[in-house]
Parts: sequence; structure tokens; C-alpha cells
Amino acid sequence: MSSSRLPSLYVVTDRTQVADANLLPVLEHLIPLGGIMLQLREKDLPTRILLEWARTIVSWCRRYQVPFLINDRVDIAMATDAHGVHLRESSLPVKKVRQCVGEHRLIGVSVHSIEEAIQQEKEGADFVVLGPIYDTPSKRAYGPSLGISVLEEATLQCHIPIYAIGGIDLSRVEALKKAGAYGVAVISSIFQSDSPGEAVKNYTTQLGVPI
Ligand code: TZP
Repeated sequence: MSSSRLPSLYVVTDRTQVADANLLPVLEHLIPLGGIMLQLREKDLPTRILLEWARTIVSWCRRYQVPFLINDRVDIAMATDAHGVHLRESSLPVKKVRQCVGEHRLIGVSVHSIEEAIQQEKEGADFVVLGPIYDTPSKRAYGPSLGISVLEEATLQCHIPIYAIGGIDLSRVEALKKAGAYGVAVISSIFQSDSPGEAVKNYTTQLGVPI
């Protein structure tokens, strides 16, 4: 899958933000809406359960042509034939992962600075997720948010798509687009919404076809 055709809304999961951690029914509702890319980011889920969830999600995503990436777990991505893998700082390096997953699978990487974004592009990432751009509770312990000027500079220096993450809600999409973001990656504004489906539709409308 070419990165130039990626959806501009990247939905990142966190089952702890869903009632009773019952994530799958929410995803079963969201995936048929289309227009999204999805990352399963359930770091502490036991491997066998993660494998089962990933298998189920892969089958839904194939039906609705939703690109589906698994956080960190190259093995699970390969075992389930997912579209790709999303790496974090502590993951295997992009070059090694590319050798494992091949050219046809997507590799996304979370980055926290312009330098890291440039580096991951050089290593062969298909896209990066840069953040936190705005303040967000789950990342406060790691220091201040980056701010929109860092995003702006990163988009000038990188050629691969950059998704903004961290503290994003609908009202911020316009500014992020102006700063050059290819798209937005969101957790709480989808999974804490009373209606995750409506939230996805609002984002895809606001984002339009890839920014
Ligand atoms: N990486 C940078 S900020 C963040 C991650 C995983 C959390 C984003 O969550 P939210 O709820 O969309 O601000």
C-alpha cells in the first residue's frame, strides 16, 4: 500500500477508555464507516488475546479496506497478515522491521522531535506520528507538549506523511492542516466520545480527502 493514499484520520485504540474495556464492538462499528487508518495499541494485552483480537480486526479491516497496523508487535502483524506495524522508540529499528515485513506492509513510527522524524524517514518509515502537539493527560509525565511550530517545521523538512497526535479535538484540525499535517492521530476524542461513530464522521468530514 502506498503511503500517498493513506487516510488522514488515524484512530489509535486504548481499551481502558472504553466501557468495560470492551473494545471490539466499538471497532466493529467504526471500521465499516471507512475513511480511517487503525492502530491496535494495547501494549499490556496478553499475547494470545492480542493475536485473537488482531485476527478479528484484520478480517473486518480487509472487508472495508481500512489499513490496520499493530503497535510494536511485528510478530503479531505477520501472524495475522495485518497491513503494517506501528513502531515506538523502544521497538526494533525500522530497517530491521522492513526486512521482516517487506515493502508491501506499512511501517509507521511515533516520534517526538523534528530530528527523530527526519531520522525515521531516512530509515525507511512510510509515515510518522509526531507529538504530543498539545497537552494531553497521558503524556504529561514526559514533559511539555511540542506545539504547532514544531509540527510546521517537521512538515517542511520531511517528505513522508506526518500525523499530529496529542490533545487533538475537532476544533484543532484546521490549525493542524495549516501547519502542514497530513492527518491527525486520535485516541480520547474518539474513544471517550458518547458516539465514537459520530466522532469519526465529524473528523473525516473536517479532514476531507488526504490533506
Ligand atoms: N503519543 C503522543 S500523545 C499520545 C500518544 C500515544 C496520546 C494521544 O491521546 P489523545 O487522547 O488523542 O490526546
